[in-house]
Amino acid sequence: MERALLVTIKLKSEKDNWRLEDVALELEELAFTSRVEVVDNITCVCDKPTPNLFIGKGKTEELALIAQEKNIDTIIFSHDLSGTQQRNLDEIVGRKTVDRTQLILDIFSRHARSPEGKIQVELAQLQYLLPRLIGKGIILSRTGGGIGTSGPGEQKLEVDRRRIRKKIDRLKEDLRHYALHRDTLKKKRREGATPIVALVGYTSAGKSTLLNALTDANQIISDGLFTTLDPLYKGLKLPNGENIVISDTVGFLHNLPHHLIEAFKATLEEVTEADLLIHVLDASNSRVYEHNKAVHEVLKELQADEKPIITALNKIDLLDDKMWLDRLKADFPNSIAISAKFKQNFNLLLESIQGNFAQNMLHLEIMIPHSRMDLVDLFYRQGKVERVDYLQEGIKIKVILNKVLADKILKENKIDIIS
Ligand SMILES: Nc1nc2c(ncn2[C@@H]2O[C@H](COP(=O)(O)OP(=O)(O)OP(=O)(O)O)[C@@H](O)[C@H]2O)c(=O)[nH]1
Ligand SMILES: [Mg+2]
Repeated sequence: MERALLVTIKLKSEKDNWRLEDVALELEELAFTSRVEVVDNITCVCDKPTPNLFIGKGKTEELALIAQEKNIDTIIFSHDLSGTQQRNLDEIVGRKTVDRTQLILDIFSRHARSPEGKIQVELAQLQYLLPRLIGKGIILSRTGGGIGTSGPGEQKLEVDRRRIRKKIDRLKEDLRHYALHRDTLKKKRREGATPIVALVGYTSAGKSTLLNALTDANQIISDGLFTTLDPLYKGLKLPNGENIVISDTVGFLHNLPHHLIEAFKATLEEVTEADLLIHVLDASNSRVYEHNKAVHEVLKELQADEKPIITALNKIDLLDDKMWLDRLKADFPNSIAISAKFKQNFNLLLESIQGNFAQNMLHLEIMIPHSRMDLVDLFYRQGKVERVDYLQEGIKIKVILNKVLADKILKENKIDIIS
């Protein structure tokens, strides 16, 4: 296994309220997920990054020493490094240095399953690489003909860069095809007027566990971060009979690199499309407030922060401090305490979802011709049928139905409402 030394940095200029230890812990979790052996995690507070090394010269030399003593293969930084910084660090420390984005990309590439997910990751990787190629180019030209010679190395680099740009264009084009396909699916869903509920939340909060527990989905669940990359939709019937669609997608992270959000915008569109968001928060995590903030920042970036939102305070089975939960409930309006793992308080969660859509439900009493049994089936599928009477003049039905769907069916079939 790759032996890694983690370097967690806190810049004095950083305004977020993440403590150094918390950033260090999160980096460790990312490293574990990436399956490296964390040999040590050292922390430092810096004024501001230096253009050449990010950290100071003294600190860099200290790292070189630790790397040698502890037989380190890779040094992982909690911040993103420029090409120059990375190259200089590589050289002085004599080890491979990796930054946070690279680490996340590594996890993403392990977890991408669908062809579209794989393309998104590859695109993000190439986009990360491209601006850094200038640095690698110097190394290439050095090997090609020594320092300062603009020989075959440089030319090779040009070709490589051009090739990478071409590949980027091709991947973007492929993604557009997937987006088109998704549009068609979206339209179909819209035609059914089925409300869409999106599960959002910090990575590892328990979104997929909740989806599996609510539906018969088979989402993969794991202790690691970013287990889910590909979005998934599942149908769910609420206690009042209303059908909804519930979606699960990629988790969020504190300081999620902007270009990663960009790369995953297509799949994150599920969030912007939703009628209601369920924000799954891990109530047992001491960083729950920071997680909440990070999620709201990403939602804002996706322009989905104005949507109706229910906060599911998850993993309450792990809590033994009732005061903590009371505090969370007070701080998060419209929240329900649940355990996705043990299906605790699901009735409350479902009622809350239902309540959210209640204003959109119609109670109808209608008469349809005997020849339209298909509509009876549809009502059973899409709504809650309260009573059916087969009368001589037709079938009399009492049904609770989603307003949009009701309007559509009544108009298209010219059916009159009795009451
Ligand atoms: N004790 C307890 N563990 C839970 C609960 N819900 C989820 N977990 C655990 O939390 C871990 C992460 O769960 P996931 O459902 O994979 O989380 P996720 O939000 O889908 O994570 P990503 O897909 O990585 O964003 C797993 O080990 C789950 O078993 C819960 O209610 N109680
Ligand atoms: Mg998941």
